[in-house]
Amino acid sequence: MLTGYAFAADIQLQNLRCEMLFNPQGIDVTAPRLSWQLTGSGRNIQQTAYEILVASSAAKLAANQGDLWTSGKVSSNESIMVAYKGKALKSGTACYWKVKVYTNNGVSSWSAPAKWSVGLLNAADWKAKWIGYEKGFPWDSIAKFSRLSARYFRKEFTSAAKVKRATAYISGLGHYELYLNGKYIGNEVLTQMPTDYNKSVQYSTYDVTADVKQGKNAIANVLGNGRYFTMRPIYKPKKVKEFGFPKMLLQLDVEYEDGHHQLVISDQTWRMTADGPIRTNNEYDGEEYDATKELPGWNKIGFNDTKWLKPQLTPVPTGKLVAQMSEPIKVMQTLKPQKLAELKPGTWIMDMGQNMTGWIKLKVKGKRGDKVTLRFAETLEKDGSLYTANLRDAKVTDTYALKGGAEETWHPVFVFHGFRYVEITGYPGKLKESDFVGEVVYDALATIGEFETSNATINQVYKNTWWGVAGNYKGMPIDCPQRNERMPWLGDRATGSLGESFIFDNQKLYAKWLNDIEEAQTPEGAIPDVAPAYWNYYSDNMTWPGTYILIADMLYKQYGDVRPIEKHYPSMKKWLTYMQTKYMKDYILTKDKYGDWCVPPESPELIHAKDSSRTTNGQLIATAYYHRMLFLMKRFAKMLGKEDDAKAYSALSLKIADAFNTKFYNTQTQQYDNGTVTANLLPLYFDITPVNNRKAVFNNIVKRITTIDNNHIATGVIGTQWLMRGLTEYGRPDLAYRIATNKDYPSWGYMAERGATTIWELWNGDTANPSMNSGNHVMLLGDLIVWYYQNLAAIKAGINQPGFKQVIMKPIMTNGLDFVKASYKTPYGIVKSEWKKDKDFTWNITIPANATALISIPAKSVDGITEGGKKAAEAEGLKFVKMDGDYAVYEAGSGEYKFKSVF
Ligand code: RAM
Repeated sequence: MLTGYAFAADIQLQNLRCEMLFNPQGIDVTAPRLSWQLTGSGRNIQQTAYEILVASSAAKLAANQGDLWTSGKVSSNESIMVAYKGKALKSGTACYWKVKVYTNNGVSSWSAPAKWSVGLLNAADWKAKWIGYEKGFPWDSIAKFSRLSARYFRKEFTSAAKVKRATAYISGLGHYELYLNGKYIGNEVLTQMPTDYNKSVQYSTYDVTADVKQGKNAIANVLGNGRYFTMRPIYKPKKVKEFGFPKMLLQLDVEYEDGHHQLVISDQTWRMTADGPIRTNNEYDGEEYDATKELPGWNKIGFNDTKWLKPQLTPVPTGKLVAQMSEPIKVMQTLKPQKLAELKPGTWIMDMGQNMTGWIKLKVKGKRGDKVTLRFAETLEKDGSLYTANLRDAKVTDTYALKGGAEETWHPVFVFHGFRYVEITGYPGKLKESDFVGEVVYDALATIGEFETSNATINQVYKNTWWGVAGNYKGMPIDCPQRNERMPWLGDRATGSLGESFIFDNQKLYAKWLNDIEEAQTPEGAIPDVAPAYWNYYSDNMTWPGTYILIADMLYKQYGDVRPIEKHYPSMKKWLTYMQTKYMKDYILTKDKYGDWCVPPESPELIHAKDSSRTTNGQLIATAYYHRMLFLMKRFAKMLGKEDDAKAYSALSLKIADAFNTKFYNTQTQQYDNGTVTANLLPLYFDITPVNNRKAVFNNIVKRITTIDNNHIATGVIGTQWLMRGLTEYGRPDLAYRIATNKDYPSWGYMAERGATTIWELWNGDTANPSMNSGNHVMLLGDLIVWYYQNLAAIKAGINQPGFKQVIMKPIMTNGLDFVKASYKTPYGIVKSEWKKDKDFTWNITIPANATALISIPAKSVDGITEGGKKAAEAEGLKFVKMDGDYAVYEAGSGEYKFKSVF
């Protein structure tokens, strides 16, 4: 029994979230889930019950009147994602809530209040009309490299009385910038989130109560192209999906003290122009801004818009309107240039010191019409000029034409670039570093993990990973931010998404992406390789689409979120049936597309290996993955009470495993197929290999790595996803550590040694052909970050109590790794793990309240372990379970622990 202190533990409640977001606005979930975190002094704090109040006003909540929901005292240890069970929520309702908990160590007081608001739940709630302009203007061009200027919309309205509450609902496709009386609304950029607009269209909600004035008001909006107006129309017509010209839908709901509502809606009473300063905006090619075309005062009252056009009522996007439920994109930090030097007269090269994603904000003073041009690249040529060959035909060029006079400040708003270096030409006057700032733009996901070790290579690769992952979040995970691609490829994020979840709070982003994937499913059941399917790639393989199932599993394990599994189970099942029906022959899945994508090739200029001893049989990969998918689906089916499905999946797995072993296993060599690491690792790690053969197969993996591969990585996107954990779990953490710390080719460390500040698309990214060679891809990370956190930092979610309700902590011990210092903000609160190997092994651990841990301490025997200077056996909150080889295993309640062990 875990026991607590005798005195009350001073329970506090914090971080109240609705749908895991802080005070979200305009959500469209009818049973949103509420979460909170407990803190308190002492150990082993466990919640025993909660009480929730939800009220329709702050005053009612303060008076403890839960007119929307009074849960009463509910016996439960759940403190994350407790579903709302109150009155049916109506469109537009503001919900104020608070919670109180009972624990084994005392009762909390009511938490501070938190809030969420409901969006427009029904199509009929929208009175606004879609407006836009369904053709280009004379200065636009719709061609291979399309140019389309931004569109400016405005309307004035009068607010007759004192405003009680004002809410703006807007969908602006592809991107928008909303203003009320000249003030920029919201603190995000590049909204709307990208979707397949034929399937769903997101809208955003803003509380603008403070911005609507009694009397005259002006509401204004700028539309950029984003992914809606296709960047390369008529370029590869079969490949690229087109949607149309930018359009907007806006509804401002002003509620007055007397209860009546006034709606200001988008319709043909608005005015518009495309003859403003943003002359073109295209994510691949850049933004051109002509400040001489600015429209002073256009977004305030009193502007003369008589020469402007009447907008057209546009066709209504076929996609269903849904609330944006993930964090918006924001400018998340800024970077100062590290170096600025003149390459040749008038051409300057600026080094940001970091491959980053975003844009440059500049200050400049000069004559009217002077034009500053910025071009971007990840690396430089030998002569110091930009290396742009790997950008393919993306022009990545921003221009700013000055209005002249006083100092001017500018940054683009409807594009982003992936770059470290900037070429500046046409800058009037003398350039100073302080005239430029790099604004780093990505989805506003909190960084929730911190990780440091005694090894410098690991630390650098971790830092490079942070930058790579952050930069490639753009309302969906994209493959790269710089060339003419930037596509949400599924395969790049399979196991990677799990690693990323230790660094960023990516729950809502990936839940959104699962919806994108589901929307991309064909009626027959096919899942594409890119979703939203802006590029049409339905190649029917197992590995890229399989990400759909892997991410649902990730969201469950890491965040305890079961809804993605519930929601997507039918589509996942449909996909597996589709693949089985179409491509399974004698229990072998016969179709693959990418193989073990991007293994280290035999010669430095190659993108893909041609040498068949390096590549892995596609049918082997596809069949192994089918088996893995069944394993996960079997678990999902059991969770959802679908016992028949679970049985069917089980039976099919056995047949597949048999067929697989018969076809690919060579009893002589005790290897699979041609014996690549990937060919042996997949069946081993996925439990396809019969127990009796496992040791031999593993020994062959080790033999191959230590001899032919010279202790280096030889896997591509597929094998690398299971490699570090595979080597570790089968008893060779030292080999995993060797691979993780290599600094010569091929390795992650090699990239860093060669100056990479992100992760490359190819192991040989410094020498390969530029046609597919990005400097900022995350797909080759495989399970590296998972391994950093789960095996080095020893922070792993317990499978039976997901979301880190139980933390599994077992660090690997290997020569060379002397300390790890990590922390991770789980849904329950922060977990800390800091260990050090010296004469003794010391380990400081923090477990959040209402969670527990299973801690494996390296130890010769249990007698040599102390906690807080006392024998561990006597420590509060700890219970010894057993010796497990070289580890002593304890169950621990929440609290801070300081262990020391003779090991
Ligand atoms: C290229 C990129 C991308 C990958 C696909 C298959 O476009 O490398 O990341 O997923 O190929």
